[in-house]
Amino acid sequence: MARPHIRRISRTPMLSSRRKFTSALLVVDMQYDFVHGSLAVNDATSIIDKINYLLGLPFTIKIATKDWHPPDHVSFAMRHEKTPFSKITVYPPGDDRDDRAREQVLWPMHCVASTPGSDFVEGLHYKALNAVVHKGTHRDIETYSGFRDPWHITVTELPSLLEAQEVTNIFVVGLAGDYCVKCTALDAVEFGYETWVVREAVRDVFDTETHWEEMKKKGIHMVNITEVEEMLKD
Ligand code: VGL
Ligand code: ZN
Repeated sequence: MARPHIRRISRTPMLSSRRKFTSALLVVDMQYDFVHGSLAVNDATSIIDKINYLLGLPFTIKIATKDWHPPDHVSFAMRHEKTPFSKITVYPPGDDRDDRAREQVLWPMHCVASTPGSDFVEGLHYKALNAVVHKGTHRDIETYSGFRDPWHITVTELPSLLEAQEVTNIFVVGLAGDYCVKCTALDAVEFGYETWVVREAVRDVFDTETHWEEMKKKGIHMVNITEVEEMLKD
């Protein structure tokens, strides 16, 4: 009877060694449509070189997310015969309880799976990546976060990729700061990771700016590239 207890104690040193600094670079949605295409983010071209520089640093694992929608995705204005950037209320499939309601911004059609708009933007050193995670693949579920949808019905491959490498610290860059970068970073904190956003390597869809405070309040750190480089030396 005492044996399981003893065994648990003997595992403690291994647990602490697992917490040593292990890093992941997450490159969010650096795709044609968000840089030059239907949902082009202002000044997005200027972060390509910065992200390429980061892709050359010794992170334990480098992962990109891709927005990867079916042609009639729930977030597309056209599907609802509404104008882009108007808003609707959405629910998880088959569940219209009030507490599940979410406001959905309707976007121009973008990042349709396997079309040129969904490709990595030209010039991105995508060959330095170890993995690519697709999200927003379900017709009726919007997924800004690289981890999972907002109702936690579906999960991507990202959590298991990070667990396999015993990652402790996540560095997020890419597009867009006020949507997918923010939601990915917030989920990274919820999954228990020390989370850093490399602010100079992020650009936003709208210029509201409130998302930076929102992230900081949840414990997300803002860093610059020089600071990241220093952290990776230790
Ligand atoms: C995104 C709007 C719609 C993003 C994705 O990558 O931030 N924004 N789909
Ligand atoms: Zn999208």
